[in-house]
Amino acid sequence: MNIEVSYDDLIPNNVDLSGDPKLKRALEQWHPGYIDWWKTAGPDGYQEDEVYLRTAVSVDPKGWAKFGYVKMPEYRWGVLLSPAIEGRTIPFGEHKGEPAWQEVPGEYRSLMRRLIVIQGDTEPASVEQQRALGATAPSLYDLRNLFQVNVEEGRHLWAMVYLLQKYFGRDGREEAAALLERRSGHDDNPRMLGAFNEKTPDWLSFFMFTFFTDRDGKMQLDSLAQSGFDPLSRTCRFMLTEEAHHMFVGETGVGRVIQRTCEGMKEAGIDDPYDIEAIRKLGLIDLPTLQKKAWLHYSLSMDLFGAEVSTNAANAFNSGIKGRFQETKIDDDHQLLNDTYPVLKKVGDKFEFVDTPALSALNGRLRDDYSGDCEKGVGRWNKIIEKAGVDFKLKLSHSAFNRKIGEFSEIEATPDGDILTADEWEARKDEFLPNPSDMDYITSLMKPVYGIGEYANWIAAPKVGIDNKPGDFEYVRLDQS
Ligand code: BYC
Ligand code: FE
Ligand code: FE
Repeated sequence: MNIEVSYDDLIPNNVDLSGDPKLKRALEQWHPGYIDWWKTAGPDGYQEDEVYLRTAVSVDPKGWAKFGYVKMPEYRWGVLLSPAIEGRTIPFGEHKGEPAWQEVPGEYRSLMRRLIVIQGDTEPASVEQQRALGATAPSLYDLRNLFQVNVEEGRHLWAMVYLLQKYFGRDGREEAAALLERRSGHDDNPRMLGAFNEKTPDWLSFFMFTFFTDRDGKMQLDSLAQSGFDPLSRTCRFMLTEEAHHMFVGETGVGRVIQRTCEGMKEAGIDDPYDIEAIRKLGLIDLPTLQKKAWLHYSLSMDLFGAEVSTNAANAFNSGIKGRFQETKIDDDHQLLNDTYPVLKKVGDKFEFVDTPALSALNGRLRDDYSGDCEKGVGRWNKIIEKAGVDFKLKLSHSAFNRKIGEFSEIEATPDGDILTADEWEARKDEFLPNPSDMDYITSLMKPVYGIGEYANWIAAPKVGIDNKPGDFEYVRLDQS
């Protein structure tokens, strides 16, 4: 196992690919289909332009990436695993304390494969969802960040395909091929999970997606990084390093929109954040609309955790395949056979926490951890609003709001958690979720701003550049195509 990555092979790797000719051949056979997928389903245009991207050159947490201009199809997508931890044991479940597996135990093969396929499916899905955004970026800096996220989601697909092809034989190769065939939003062959078939039609959606939905990625990858199957654990640990940037793009993206709106309101002498007409006249995104967008993406992302109470989740934990968020830092027996966990449920006409066997409640618990993590980010957004002296506070929606999966899939509720009848929901949903006129307004703002160092009117410039570059840095060289 190397910290350094070998770039001599077609497929950069630190897994000694040249020592495993069969796997090398399988990956090399998959490679042209991947490039074809990238060119037809990945970023629309810009494929010949030089983009200032980071490429992983090592798995050392300090200094794993190098920056440079790259044409996207020439990006070195590779297979990178975090270093093995010597003597690592299975941290949870019925096999707790046994040596971590280096091969997939036969009895867990299909469960493990299913989770890896689902994880793998989300990665290309997000690239497909973001395909058209290059046409309307608010700056070259943002355009570069989009493409950075895209190439890394592409690499995350490689990460799962490596596991499938190395450890799951013929089934794995078939699943790897199918990952290139499904398409986000496709009628006949869609991506596997709900939120990954939604549209990401504009840049506010992109920032919300990378804040809320990539954060599901963080939670799920962390849980899979706990796995007793060591190659899965090491793969996910390295993916988490890249994931941090995606959430940074989302949090700072939304933060910059908020900042610009607050500044613009001040300049124009508008005190009332609900004076939507006046704020939109300035070409800014009003905070109430931004709030609705946040509720939409938060609720869609909550559905990605599956049902709060789930035997699939119990099985995955018990068998040592998927742990809890930061499993090894939790102070308990890591087996949960006699424990309970409070799950919010609708009891009569009220919401109540109901003690539920902890093993079955693991999706609910992970989702709660996710909400806590989102809450912190929202708090940082509110600081920007507060500092600007605007009287408005963003908040997360109630977990029963706009849900399609789990405990609350059959009921309707307001973002505050007041239960609504189906008719009341129909009559009021435009108050809570972006309505067609909100979306038309946001779409009307989406005009590319590709002058060096320039930014669209509706978003503030970032505080610092990528790789500490100055404000007038040319993040994408558009002159080639
Ligand atoms: N949509 O017991 P249940 C990321 C299905 S994001 C459609 O409730 P389970 C990224 C479920 O498959 C992280 N179907 O749930 C972010 C099952 O179907 P089958 C992605 C859904 O299995 C941004 C049935 O309902 N990684 O990386 O405990 C950009 C009952 O299942 C949905 C993972 O998700 C849904 N939302 O949990 C790029 C980790 N939810 O099998 C990338 C791997 C549930 O009965 N996946 N169903 O036909 C898992 O751990 C689990 O599969 C889930 C579901 C947490 C997703
Ligand atoms: Fe990813
Ligand atoms: Fe991501």
